[in-house]
Amino acid sequence: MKLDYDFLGIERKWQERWAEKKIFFTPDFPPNKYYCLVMFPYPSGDLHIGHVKNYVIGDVVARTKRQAGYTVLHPFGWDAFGLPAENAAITHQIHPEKWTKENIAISRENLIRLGISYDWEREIITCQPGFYRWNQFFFLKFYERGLAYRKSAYVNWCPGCSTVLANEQVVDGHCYRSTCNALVEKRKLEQWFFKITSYAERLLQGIEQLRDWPESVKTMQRNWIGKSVGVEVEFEVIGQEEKVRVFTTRPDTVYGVTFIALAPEAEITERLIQGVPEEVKVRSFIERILKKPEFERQALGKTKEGIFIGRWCINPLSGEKVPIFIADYVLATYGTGCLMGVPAHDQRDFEFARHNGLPIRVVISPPGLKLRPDEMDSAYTEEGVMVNSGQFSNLPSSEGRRLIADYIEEKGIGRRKVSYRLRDWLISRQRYWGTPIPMVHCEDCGIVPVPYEHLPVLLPKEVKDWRPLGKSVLAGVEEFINTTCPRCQRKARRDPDTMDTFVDSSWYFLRYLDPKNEKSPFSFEATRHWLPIDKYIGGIEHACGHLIFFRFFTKVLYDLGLCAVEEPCLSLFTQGMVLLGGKVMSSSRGHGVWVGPFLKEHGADCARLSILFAAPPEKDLDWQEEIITGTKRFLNRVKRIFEENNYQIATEIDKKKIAEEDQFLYIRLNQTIKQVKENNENFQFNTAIARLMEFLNDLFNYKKKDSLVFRYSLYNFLILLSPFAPHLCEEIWERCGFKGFISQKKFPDYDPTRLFFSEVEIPIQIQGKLRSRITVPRGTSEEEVKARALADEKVKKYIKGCEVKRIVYIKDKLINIVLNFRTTQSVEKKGAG
Ligand code: ANZ
Ligand code: ZN
Repeated sequence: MKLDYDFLGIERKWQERWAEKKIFFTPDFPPNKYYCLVMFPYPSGDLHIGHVKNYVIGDVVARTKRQAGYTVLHPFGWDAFGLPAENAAITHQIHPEKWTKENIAISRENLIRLGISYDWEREIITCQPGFYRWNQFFFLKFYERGLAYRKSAYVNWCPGCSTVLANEQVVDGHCYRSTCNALVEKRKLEQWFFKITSYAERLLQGIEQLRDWPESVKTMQRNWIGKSVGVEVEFEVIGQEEKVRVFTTRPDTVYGVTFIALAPEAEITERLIQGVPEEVKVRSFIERILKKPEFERQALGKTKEGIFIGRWCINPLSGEKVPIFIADYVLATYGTGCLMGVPAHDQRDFEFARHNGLPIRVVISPPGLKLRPDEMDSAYTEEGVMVNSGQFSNLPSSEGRRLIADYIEEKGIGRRKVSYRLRDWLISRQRYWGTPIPMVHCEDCGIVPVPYEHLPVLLPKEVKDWRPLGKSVLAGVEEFINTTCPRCQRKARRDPDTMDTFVDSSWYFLRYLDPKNEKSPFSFEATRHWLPIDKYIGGIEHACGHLIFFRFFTKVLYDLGLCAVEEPCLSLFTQGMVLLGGKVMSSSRGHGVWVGPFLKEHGADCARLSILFAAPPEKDLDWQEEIITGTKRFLNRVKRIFEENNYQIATEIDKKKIAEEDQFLYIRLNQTIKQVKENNENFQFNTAIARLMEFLNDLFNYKKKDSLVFRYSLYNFLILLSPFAPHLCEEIWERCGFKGFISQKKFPDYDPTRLFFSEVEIPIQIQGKLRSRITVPRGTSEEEVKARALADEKVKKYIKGCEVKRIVYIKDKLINIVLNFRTTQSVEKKGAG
């Protein structure tokens, strides 16, 4: 199947005209704004259909919103820093900047050739100093507020990428980058963090406002933030000043504690193991555990290893002596990094106790049942009645929970506490291709921020070797690293790390509002005008990364008085993936349908329609050749119907003067406009296209091609189709004699009084005798009426076994079915019987 018109010529012609007349460029403060944002990509060169689905959806949103009367901001940019560029550059021996620029050029060309209606004047490339200087600016602002800080901690080290990763970038213990996927290790390093934890509660509360986000994404964020309400309890250590603080959500189980467990990498662990007889053994145990991936340490059903450190605690309620262990399943980064072990009522504690031969003590009894520790094969984690719990025995556990918490607070041995699973955001990276951290290390002054007026700290271009060495690449660039201290003017060294690229994506959408501003990252006025983003379109894989970071950033910028809103976006759309042969398209695996060659062979309108028609946008789409064939047939037919009718269209019609025989098409037109409007509003683009295909059939079948209604229908059909296949529609539009762009045409109104067919009842005679009646919409074609008559149940009964000789239809009045003579007798019989 081929397109029987010069699609390449036509598409290019209109792309050039759009660019020349800047019709998609957006003024700074228009009334009736609509901010349509798609997640910006890594510049990866030739894009595949999976990449561009996102942008095609975004484009149809932008175009249909323009039709609806909005001034749409539809910007684009490139997440240009980061490892893909650097790794590719290392492999191909070219500078990451060159590689990045070349890829941007190719991808940008793809998108222009697809006819995506971006405001290219607002394009952002994050590796340009004009952009990344503001990362540095924000870093300094965060630092002043105590929101950027440096600490030495066990962090996630990816040996594949030779850099640390944020918690959000570790997926089931592995590097999140699909090309790497290495098992992540723990390393103790001094790193820069953003204090996202101090926004945990606001990030959680804010989810309530995200009225048009998928529930699934909101749930993932709630779980990621992971709020727990509980109590922090202090356990004295025998013979030590130091107390072990534990976080528990179940103070009702304090009497059931049979051990205390510390995380191997918790700070207190280091202090408590000093000088114990087993110190050497304990240290080698810790080292071994730290090599295990965290997710494995925590997994239920896995052997829980531990080692007794030779010290004991006192249970503050029962006064009992309990041993202190280091246990692999305790996380240094949650609660206090220590827990009280209650094997009878916590499954992990239960597994640990069984493996290490520790006692199990039941303190919550299921109603009407007596639990015996030696008969239990798992922990009892439900509510029940308290037993073996001193003065609190016989209380329902939920009440005991409250009373013990009160008691602990009264006695000053602990306090109520809220814990979050969310960890601070580790933002320093040991790689080259990123934003330099604007800090200086001075022997005398310590860590000194680079003064604002010295920004940007430029990333050096000349690097002898940007291969990762297990330490920061920039540390090896003498001209960069050696500087003077801004405070004492003596020799000092720059911070050798660069920032996580998720910093760039946390605020790029704000820079689009004011991309040329050299005095500030963006104007406050612009944020007040444009935010929140009206529709954000992207992948669900960002649910617990980017989509949390950009909310965090927006809240901080709001608190800094730089941004007018606290939530960046209240309406999020997550699109489905594109599969090829059942597998997700992927550039790193070279598995995909590539946009460049596709456009040359089939054209942009075909690509757009195929992507949109094949599946609802939120669903996964399995790419098939047949989709393209169907799409091309449709495009050819669109062109043909206008051509056959000499591009004669009518822009207006007198609603009161629709002839009776034109009512059918007129009603179909109104129905189609209404349906497409609703489909567009609900992201049902596949259905909208299906409606247009049906309507095109009606147009072809229509007999009176010289009627005003027909021409008026052609005109409206073209406008409805234009967001999906903008190039062909522009071309036809011009051939119809219009001067402007169809892309700027408003969506048509429909006549709400003419949406339904009136019906007529038609009596059916068989051999001259009235046998049945059918109702059909007025204006139904003769063939259709006859077909319906023959399908009528009663009629079928009467003519069963007979041959129909002739059917006479007197329009809207009567159908007469004449049967062959020799069979009439049987009819008479049946009729009688
Ligand atoms: C005793 C206890 C008894 C607990 C019981 C639970 C049930 P959520 O609810 O997910 O917030 N915990 C505390 N700190 C920990 C750490 N650093 N690493 C691993 N686990 C830790 O989990 C809170 C519970 O997780 C706490 O309540 C504690 O076990 C454990 F019948 O304390 B619980
Ligand atoms: Zn990695």
